[in-house]
Amino acid sequence: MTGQPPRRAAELLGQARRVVVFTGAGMSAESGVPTFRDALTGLWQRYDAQALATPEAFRADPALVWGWYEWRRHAVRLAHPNAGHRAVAAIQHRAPGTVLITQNVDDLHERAGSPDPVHLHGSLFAPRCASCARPAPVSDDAEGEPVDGRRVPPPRCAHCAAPVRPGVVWFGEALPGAALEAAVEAASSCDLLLTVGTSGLVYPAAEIPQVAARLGAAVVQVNPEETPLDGIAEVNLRGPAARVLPALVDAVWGGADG
Ligand code: BV8
Ligand code: ZN
Repeated sequence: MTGQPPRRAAELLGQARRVVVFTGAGMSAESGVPTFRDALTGLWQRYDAQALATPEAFRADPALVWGWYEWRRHAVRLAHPNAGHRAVAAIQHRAPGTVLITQNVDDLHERAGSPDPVHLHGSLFAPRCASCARPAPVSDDAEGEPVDGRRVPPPRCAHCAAPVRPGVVWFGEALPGAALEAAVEAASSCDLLLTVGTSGLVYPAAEIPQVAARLGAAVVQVNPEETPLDGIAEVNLRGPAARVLPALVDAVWGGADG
């Protein structure tokens, strides 16, 4: 693990009274779920994620966008939480009151045992009617598995027959008010913010670690690469989450599942 030794990070985590863990797509990379900027694998490669993850794209071609999200939901279903997810759940267990805020739309934190993460960008598992916003059932691949690159016409709302849309926040859409408020509140009152696997490029989510730092919290970053958050991090642990986080938990509490 290059970058600073985990000793200082372990000290900060061990002493912290109020911890926030803030995660991005890098958290799920070792579960085989492509990070957002790599989310266009296979036949989706010909598209630009930022162009596809928009209300305009869904209006223009609902079957293309719905097909992509069905493919991603299916890929997440086949994936498993990794040791990094489990280490985050261990931190929440060992440091009660820890708030987990994620930009990820997968359910791997939940499946690793993290209680109700704050999903700033929604979830692949919460489709809703594009018109009346009523929740819609999550397809269970019973009618066959989504095919890579295939357009899939979205289902219709049982109540008003409008198309169902993915329950994620698209570019140009406001974040869910309650989630953003909870995240800002947690970041404003923590004394340690652990940011893991995010490029820190997408706003307003990328503000969260900066709010914590501005209000005097220590920031520890886990990322194999440099990011704009390097400047506010007291410790930069250069390495993959599934290796760095268990080592950090081990250094503080002697074993992620201890
Ligand atoms: C809004 C859900 C206004 C969908 C997502 C110019 C300046 C500032 C802002 C803007 C601007 N132009 C436009 C904007 C606004 C825009 C924005 O920020 N754009 C960016 C590109 C500049 N933001 C928005 O549009 C937001 N809404 O502003 O609305 C508004 C207000 C009121 C009323 C109406 C409107 C909405 C943004 C939400 C978009 N939705 N996701 C979906 O998933 O399909 S964002 C999506 O990308 C992800 O959820 C994630 O949040 C984001 C970035 O991805 P990361 O999680 O950081 O992942 P990424 O791939 O980028 O990086 C992975 C990192 O992991 C890397 O650093 C890598 O090194 C690291 N890594 C890799 N492997 C590992 C690892 N780390 C650890 N371990 C490993 N093994
Ligand atoms: Zn409806």
